[in-house]
Amino acid sequence: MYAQMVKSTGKGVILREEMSPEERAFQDRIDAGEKIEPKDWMPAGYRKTLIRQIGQHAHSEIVGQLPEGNWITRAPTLERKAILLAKVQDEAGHGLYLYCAAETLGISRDEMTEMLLDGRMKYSSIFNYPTLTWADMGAVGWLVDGAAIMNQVPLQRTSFGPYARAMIRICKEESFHQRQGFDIMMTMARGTDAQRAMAQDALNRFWYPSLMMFGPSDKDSVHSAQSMAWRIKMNTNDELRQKFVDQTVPQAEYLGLTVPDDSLSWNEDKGGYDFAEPDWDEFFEVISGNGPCNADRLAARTKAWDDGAWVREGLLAHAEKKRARERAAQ
Ligand code: BYC
Repeated sequence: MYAQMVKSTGKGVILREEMSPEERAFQDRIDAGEKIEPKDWMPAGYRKTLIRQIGQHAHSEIVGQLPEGNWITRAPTLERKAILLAKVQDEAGHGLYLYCAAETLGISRDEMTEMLLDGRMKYSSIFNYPTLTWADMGAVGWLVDGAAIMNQVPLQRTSFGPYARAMIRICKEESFHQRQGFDIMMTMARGTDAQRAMAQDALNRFWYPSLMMFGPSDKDSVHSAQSMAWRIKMNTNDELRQKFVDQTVPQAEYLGLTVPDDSLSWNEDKGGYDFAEPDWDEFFEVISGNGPCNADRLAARTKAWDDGAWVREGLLAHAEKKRARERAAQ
């Protein structure tokens, strides 16, 4: 079904005069702030954009378990281990809500997984960076979940009902994740010189990759204009990146850590910080599959998919047997 959805969107917005009567009526519903539900009529491009974004989001939650899962067995205390374990399990739950939301649009989870594994679907760039020390668990929670919340709180008001509702629960859990990350950073920043140095090093390595999470700058964003017209996205990439920097810099100051950006300065006129852009060449390399951990992440997902084949086959065989029994009883 997904392969047959042809009307692509890119850069520009579909103009009202170009719309069919159904498309115009649909846009009126969006403009009036109505929620679109799975059985409602929707333009093929709207469906396609949602499948791309929700699917990518779901994959990000699942792949996002890997960098943190790496540290569960090496957490410094039993309490930290229990918290990290709960956080990683939450991410699995987020992935499941999101796959379910995407499935209401007519694509199966199996199809989405196959598209991830053969490179037709993406997952967030951030998870292609390694987690080298325990302080990275702090930086991931504080910065990565912090960036995720900045992006996802507005998505609670997105136009597609199942996506908006999934976001409400996800955002509650992400807030706890962000707090636990900040708590790790605080403990380390107030610890020994070596611990403070580890916290600073984690901030140095995760700062720019976190800024990249919001997507390319607005001038290079392909989908923003149409996605915002459809209220699939509520803000531009640059708007959210600016809000993230404005929120996070005072937190870094509170921790006594230094944001690795010499050009960072408060701009009174705009009421926000001026800051250095991430290296966009690096970003495009990472999302093209050439980041530090892309191969490892995909290998882990491929292995999980292959190892789970017998479970999927068993469930399908069971369902088929049940249907045959029901048919025989009729
Ligand atoms: N990484 O036109 P643009 C989490 C792609 S998980 C990879 O601006 P759009 C968490 C983009 O797909 C966080 N690719 O795109 C989990 C497009 O390529 P395609 C995940 C990216 O969609 C576990 C091209 O670049 N959150 O929080 O309008 C532990 C042009 O970009 C990225 C979500 O997914 C990227 N960072 O805007 C802890 C939120 N950025 O598809 C935490 C929902 C851009 O045409 N998603 N690309 O081949 C969104 O809000 C939007 O999809 C984005 C991008 C803002 C990410």
